[in-house]
Amino acid sequence: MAETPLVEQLVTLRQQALAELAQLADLNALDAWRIRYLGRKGALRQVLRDLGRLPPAQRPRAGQVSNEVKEALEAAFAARVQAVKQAQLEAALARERLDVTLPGYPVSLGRLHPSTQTLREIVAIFADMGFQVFESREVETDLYNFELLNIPPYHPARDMWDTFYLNERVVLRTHTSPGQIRAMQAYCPHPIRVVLPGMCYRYEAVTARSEIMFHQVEGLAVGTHVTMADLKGVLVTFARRMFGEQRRVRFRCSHFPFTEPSVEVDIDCLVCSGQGCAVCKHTGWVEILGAGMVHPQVLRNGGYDPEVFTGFAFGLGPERIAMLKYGIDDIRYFFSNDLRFLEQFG
Ligand code: FA5
Repeated sequence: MAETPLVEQLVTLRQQALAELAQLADLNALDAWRIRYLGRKGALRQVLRDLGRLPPAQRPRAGQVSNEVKEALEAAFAARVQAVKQAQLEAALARERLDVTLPGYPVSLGRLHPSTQTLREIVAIFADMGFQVFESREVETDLYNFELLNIPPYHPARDMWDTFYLNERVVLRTHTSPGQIRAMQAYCPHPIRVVLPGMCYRYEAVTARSEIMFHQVEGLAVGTHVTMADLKGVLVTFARRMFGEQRRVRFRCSHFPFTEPSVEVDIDCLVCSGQGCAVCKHTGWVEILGAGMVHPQVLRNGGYDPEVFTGFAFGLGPERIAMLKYGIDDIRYFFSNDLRFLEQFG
């Protein structure tokens, strides 16, 4: 039996709606589709408006088909919404997926500054020889930095230490030697064996070998039987532990106002083993520190009787030592904070 035009209209509507629905992949478009076909003013309602005007005999069939079409569209709509949501969820998961098997980023660990490392190495060597660490101040008075070390105002030796003055009386220490007096005043009248590590400041031109701030390690031993032989033994032991057992060590006469006699200590050049090269300026030797027997007046300034006590002292620069040991050709690397330099010292 042929279908009525209204039923055919319903069938066509269903085909068209389902074909359109199959193309839709986003929730806004789907909602627009729902309003267009199933809404109160939608296409289905428009067709059903004519249902009441059909002859009664045709109504049941048309009513049945219209229900089927409505249910089919609603079911297809729900299924499509579900499918689109599922696809969106899967796309989001694919975007956010974590591959837990990938290796992690390496953790970047901090490390000690090469000056600190060298300082600790130096202090450890002297600790093995019975030296304790004594900390002294970085801001000093002229009295301690110079006068009590036999360097009165206008003494020509002041030229050796270009100084940052904070005011007429107060300076940034130019060397760790004022700590000798402070240690003596703290320990007197007992024997002393200390090292004094710390920062020093000099108002001088910065070059590949000289900075305006640098570390020093001072050493001081005071007792009733301390001799130059002790000084030599301690410094040779230090040089060989620091730079290798085969090192040759040379004591050269020098002058410091606060030691008498005074020496400078050289080791045979690490680069050419004493043959002569640019590093040792073709002498075969490189200087590593200044030292001497504590001047009687300095002992007295520290509270010790020079008729009873003697002592030795030395002062060395950890940056210069590190430069020799690691072949660093410019001291400015130490405080310019370039990670490419600092990271080489793990
Ligand atoms: C002194 O400062 C004496 N106080 C050392 C001393 C102590 C002698 C005890 C006798 C007894 P000098 O100026 O040479 O001496 O410095 C000692 C060391 O400090 C040098 O060998 C060097 O390693 C380091 N040093 C000196 N000036 C600088 C600088 N501008 N930059 C980096 N290191 C420096």
